[in-house]
Amino acid sequence: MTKADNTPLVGIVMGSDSDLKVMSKAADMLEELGIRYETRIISAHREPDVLVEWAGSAQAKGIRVIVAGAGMAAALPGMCAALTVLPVIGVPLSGKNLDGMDAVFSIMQMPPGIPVATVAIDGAKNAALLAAKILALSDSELSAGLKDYSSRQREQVLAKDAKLQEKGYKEYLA
Ligand code: RP5
Repeated sequence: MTKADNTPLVGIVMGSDSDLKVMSKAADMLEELGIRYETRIISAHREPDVLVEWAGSAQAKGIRVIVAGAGMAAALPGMCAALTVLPVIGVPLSGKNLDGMDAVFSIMQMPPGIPVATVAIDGAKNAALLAAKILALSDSELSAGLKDYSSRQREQVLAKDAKLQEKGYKEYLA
């Protein structure tokens, strides 16, 4: 990564501001890893012209991975993938009615030729980590940062297990 450059490398896009609370987890993760990003609210259904402009120009702007979150009919990730050759990671968001199963099927069931990598329902953090892993293929500093992140996770689980052994489950949960 060129530190002097302020160009976002990841484009986080979501269909509505009602998606922002979940999608902010992707931004948090990218910040933790020191990856530049931009966040946009663009609705594939309500303003397709804006999406065509944004996704169609993302690569030229320097964006290298798109993380797209949407709920319900969730056309956004698939439409991004149709509009750019950049890798697109889709985040199905749990809506009010079908617990996100509607968005999972919309995002996951892309036709052959237009792939979208789909993470878990509300899995914005993992979408950011997957974006980071894609970027790390050509960024050794970021690759080292991801290894550090994995080590920290390991230490956290080891500490939790040590606490459980020491306290027992009742005190652990108290
Ligand atoms: C989708 O419709 C959005 O991604 C959002 O998850 C859902 C509901 O949108 P709002 O009615 O809250 O704007 O396009």
